[in-house]
Amino acid sequence: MFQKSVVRKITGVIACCSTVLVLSASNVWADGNQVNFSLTDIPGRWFDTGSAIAGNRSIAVATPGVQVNFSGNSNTVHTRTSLIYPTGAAGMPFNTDPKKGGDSLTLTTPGLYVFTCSIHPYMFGAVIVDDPATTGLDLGSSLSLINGITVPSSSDLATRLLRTFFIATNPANWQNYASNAKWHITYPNVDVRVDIGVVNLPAVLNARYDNDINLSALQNPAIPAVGEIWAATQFEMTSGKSKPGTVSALMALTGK
Ligand SMILES: [Cu+2]
Repeated sequence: MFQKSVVRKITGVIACCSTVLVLSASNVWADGNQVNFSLTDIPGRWFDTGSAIAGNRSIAVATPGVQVNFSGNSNTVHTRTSLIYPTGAAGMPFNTDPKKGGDSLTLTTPGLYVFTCSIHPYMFGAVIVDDPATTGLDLGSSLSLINGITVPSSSDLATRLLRTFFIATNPANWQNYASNAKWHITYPNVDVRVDIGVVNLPAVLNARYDNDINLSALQNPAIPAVGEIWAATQFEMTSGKSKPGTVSALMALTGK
């Protein structure tokens, strides 16, 4: 029954380029009222549910009482740390030591929960615990952040954090300076319930922060350098390698 109500709430069928992204009960709901996050070293999919919602494998929708399971067998250790949660939510804040392996918690209070890793603060996994009796996916009226502050869920800070989540966890939303295209961010087309009522998520984020943003053109450094410039990325996939991570060396004079 609640599955139908959630499907009604999820209004979106998002068409993006040649990919049609459909939010449906089959990919929103995993294993009954459970969410399983595998903690990985894969860029953008550090908290991986194994199935995508609008191109995003790090967000899940559930009902109160959901059991959230973390497992991990990646090359590095990660913490499971509550970054954002509904103010006053049972069992929050939540934190673990850096580790591999599994642990779990149960979320009973409706609202938005975002987990991160305190070592790798660009890792995000989110669970929306939705009360099926209300319209709109419940984000909670007030959100508490890891630094101890509390903000209304419609506040600029709350929606900036949401925007960051949807950029960091979907590689299609990353800036590509080499493409000559505008920076376009795709959000799941859902109605969400915040402190001021029910609003459409992409409509709010696009109105507040714009979309199809011009990126500055690639250019040579204004000040010439000598020697070599080395750039290290901890998590970057390259063809022919199974583990992420690269080091690139550039000759400063030629840029090659
Ligand atoms: Cu980590």
